[in-house]
Amino acid sequence: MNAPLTHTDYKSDVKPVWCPGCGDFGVVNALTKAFAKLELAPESVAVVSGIGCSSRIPAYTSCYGFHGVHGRALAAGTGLKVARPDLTVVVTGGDGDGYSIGGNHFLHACRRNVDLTYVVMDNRVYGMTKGQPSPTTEPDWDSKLSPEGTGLREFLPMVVALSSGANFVARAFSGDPNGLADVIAQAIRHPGFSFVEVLSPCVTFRPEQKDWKKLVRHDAFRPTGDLARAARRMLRDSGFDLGVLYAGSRPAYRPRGRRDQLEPQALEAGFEL
Ligand SMILES: Cc1ncc(C[n+]2csc(CCOP(=O)(O)OP(=O)(O)O)c2C)c(N)n1
Ligand code: SF4
Repeated sequence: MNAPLTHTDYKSDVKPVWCPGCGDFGVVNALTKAFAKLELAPESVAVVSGIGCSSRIPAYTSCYGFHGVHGRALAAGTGLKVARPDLTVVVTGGDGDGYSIGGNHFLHACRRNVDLTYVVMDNRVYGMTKGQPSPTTEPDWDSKLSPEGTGLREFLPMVVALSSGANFVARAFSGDPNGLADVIAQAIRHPGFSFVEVLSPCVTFRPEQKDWKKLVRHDAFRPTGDLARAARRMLRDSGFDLGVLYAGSRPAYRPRGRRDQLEPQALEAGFEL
């Protein structure tokens, strides 16, 4: 019998180019730990992303990967899962990728409830393009590119996910890779669209986020399947409350139509001119 895979078996030999101390190192550790915990064969997993520092993650795993275009990771991941329901699909990215240019896809991925997991590394900034504010940036964050802050209220991803139909909603912290691995494993196991918000500091453009480790509140959420209760709980969210907020029972989307009509060859034939 082969020895069970460990998390390092899910890592590629590509060395991350992230800045030293970037929170995303903890996320790749957690993601690979979750795969090992669930004993998934690397070839049965696809990690799909858009563009951003965080979106580089697929290259750092030994699973199938797709590093696509900015803001379109959920569209690619959804198509993949519908065409290949046998794969475990994990979509990864940042707050800019997922909530600005990709915001509409986020809403409809929650609504469609396709069985995939979406892990967003939220650092409340566009890291890759050198520090512009994102939808989750605090209105008073003063920087060279946003003197005196944008004055715009933050987008609340977990509230949007709940109200748009996501079947599993959680928050975790990159500085706690074991806790994060546990949440990601639960998210993958849970049927339907699972959303995990990961607080993942950008130490270069938001060095003050190094203090997040003092602000996070572990196990602050108690998982519930009651949507109204989860929504009420969000009214007293500190932004640093961690844990599984909601685990619902809405059936995951199943494509209608005959399986043979959904084969890639059949779909391609439909586009022939
Ligand atoms: C269509 C398009 N628009 C804009 C960009 C420039 N761009 C690249 S990454 C990025 C934002 C990345 O921010 P985020 O998703 O939060 O990821 P982070 O780098 O912080 O991990 C932007 C605006 C692009 N690559 N493509
Ligand atoms: S710029 Fe920020 S998000 Fe990008 S690698 Fe560096 S620390 Fe990480």
